Amino acid sequence: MDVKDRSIDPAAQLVLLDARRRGVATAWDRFQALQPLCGFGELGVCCDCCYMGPCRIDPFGDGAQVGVCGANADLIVARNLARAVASGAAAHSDHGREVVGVLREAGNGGSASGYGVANETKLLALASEWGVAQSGRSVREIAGDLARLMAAEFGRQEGTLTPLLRAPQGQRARWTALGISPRGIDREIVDLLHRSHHGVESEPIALLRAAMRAALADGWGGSMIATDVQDVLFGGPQAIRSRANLGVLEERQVNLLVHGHEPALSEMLVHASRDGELLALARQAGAEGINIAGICCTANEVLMRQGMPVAGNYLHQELALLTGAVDLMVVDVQCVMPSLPTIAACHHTRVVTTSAKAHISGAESIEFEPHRAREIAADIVKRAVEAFARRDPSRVRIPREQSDLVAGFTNENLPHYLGGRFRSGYRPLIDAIAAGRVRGAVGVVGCNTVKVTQDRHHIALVRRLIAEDVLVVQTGCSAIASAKAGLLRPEAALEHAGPGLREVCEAVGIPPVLHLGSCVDNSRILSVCVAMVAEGGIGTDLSELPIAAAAPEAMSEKAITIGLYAVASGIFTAFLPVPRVAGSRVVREYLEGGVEQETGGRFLFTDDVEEAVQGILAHLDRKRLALKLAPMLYQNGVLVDAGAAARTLLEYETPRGLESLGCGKAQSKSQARAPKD
Ligand code: BF8
Repeated sequence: MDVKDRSIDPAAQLVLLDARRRGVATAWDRFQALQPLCGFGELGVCCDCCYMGPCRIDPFGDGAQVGVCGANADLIVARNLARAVASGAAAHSDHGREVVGVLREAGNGGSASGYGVANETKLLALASEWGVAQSGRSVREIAGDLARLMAAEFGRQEGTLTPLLRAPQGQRARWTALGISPRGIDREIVDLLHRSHHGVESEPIALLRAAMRAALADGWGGSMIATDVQDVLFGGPQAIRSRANLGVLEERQVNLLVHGHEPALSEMLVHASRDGELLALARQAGAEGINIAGICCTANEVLMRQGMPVAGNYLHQELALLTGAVDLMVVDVQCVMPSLPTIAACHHTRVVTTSAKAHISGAESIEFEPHRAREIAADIVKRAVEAFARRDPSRVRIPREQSDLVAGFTNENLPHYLGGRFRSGYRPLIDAIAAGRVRGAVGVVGCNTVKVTQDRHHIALVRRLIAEDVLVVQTGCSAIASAKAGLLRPEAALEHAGPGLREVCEAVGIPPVLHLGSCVDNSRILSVCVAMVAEGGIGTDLSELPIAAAAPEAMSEKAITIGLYAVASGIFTAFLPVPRVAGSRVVREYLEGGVEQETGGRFLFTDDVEEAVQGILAHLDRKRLALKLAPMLYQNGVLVDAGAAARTLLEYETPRGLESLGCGKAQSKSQARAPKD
């Protein structure tokens, strides 16, 4: 397979060529060695949930139509999907639980951990929402009580999750009618695992509804709590400039890569990298400094709050090690390939696992404990410096590629960035949508997978959408793909956006593609949607808004969980490649059709990125029509209604925060374009 079929990223192609020359196998080689993949598995019709099988159904042939217990393809596909959703919800939610533990630590006070409350405003807002007494109490006491209440939410047996109350009333009414309002987070995950055990829930649609309940417990529970708590502990992000791709590795510095998901330790590592004593140690070893860069969602976390550069997304984790420039990679949980120590052994690179839940044979292990966070961070930096001393410069090959980016948008700061000083709020965006200048907003999220040329779908989809005047918001590895491709720069509006979106972006100085964080921060996208409903004018429910979601290169169980909570929240969601549902007509028809009657959202499963683009655009246009919004001002790049354009002028002022980043400039009436004849 040509390296150009493996990745569209020139940096990846370079390292892959090098790996091939040296005979080092990467994820793509292992994928190739596994061909052909099991067709039963691909269709989702292999059942191994008891030990009488595994049973493999032949839904489109004349082989077995039921397993030993009598389960047919529909039940088996639904059960497999449900189990994946439970796992995805568990991963995000356990992340939430861990950071709640760190907040409790910060609340306990007096520990040497170094954690505190960086964002008092958000703490107090959450305290009000969760009913924590504030009067006459210290920040630490409030933080401690909030942490206790949040921790209890995981095991809650009755009622519904507290953050669920943020959802629009109409959406909550749908969940109540369907019986899928989540109770405790753990409870819904356990319920789903129980139902999908052999011989329990045998009705596929009932299973899928239970899966939606667990998925909602993730999106509006575990993930939302994770985002909120991280903002309290480490600060609410603000728009920030940085860089992305393997070119951020430094030839003359200690390169310490953080990889995984939970930011508690990586935040501490950033502080340790600025510590005078540790910097002196690095200099003694011959380094000019300590460079912290990230992979995957941890990268997004330290990018958003600290501006640390991003080395790459999911399929870059092995490639970064192959450069020979990484001295130490520290990992915690999720999306960490077990192959890393083997790849690291090609060079001097150390791999350190830090979670009590996640060890890898061949890696060093330092168990992270919040009360010893400073000490552990210093220990890891020292190990990286030791490794640097053993680096062989003659074997280092760092690709030059790196792109500038702006990240750090949140549901809290977007009103300011969208509206400027005088119109802070979502009104300017809503007005632009209502006037037909912006078609709608789409969240493009998720992973890389070796089944798709790395980043190809992400970039194709994002470029097509912004060219059609769609504002794109992103998280996770998808955001990193766009970062590497230069789409997170304000200049990308000029280069790639349709004329309507470009006008808005130029007026307020934002990129046409907004980076909203890591995968748990998909909860921020939900919060943006909630705020748009609350502002009024383009729908009273998430399902009425001209919005959609897409996971163009989905790989993980978390991705299907995110997709399902988006659908359950009323959002049309394109999911590529097709997950393991193709073996059941009943499951596909429900998730791509029938569910829309119940939640207002639905899936589009496809392997074809252009089909996803067309599906999303058609969906946005249907929603616009239902809301009786104005026709789009520009069609095929040509202004079709100059009068309407003049009546809906953009009179924004670039917000100060963005000005200081060198973004944007005010735009006036005179810049509205006339139709070409
Ligand atoms: O949680 S996007 S590959 S890193 S699963 Fe994993 Fe997918 Fe990347 Fe973040 Ni999200």
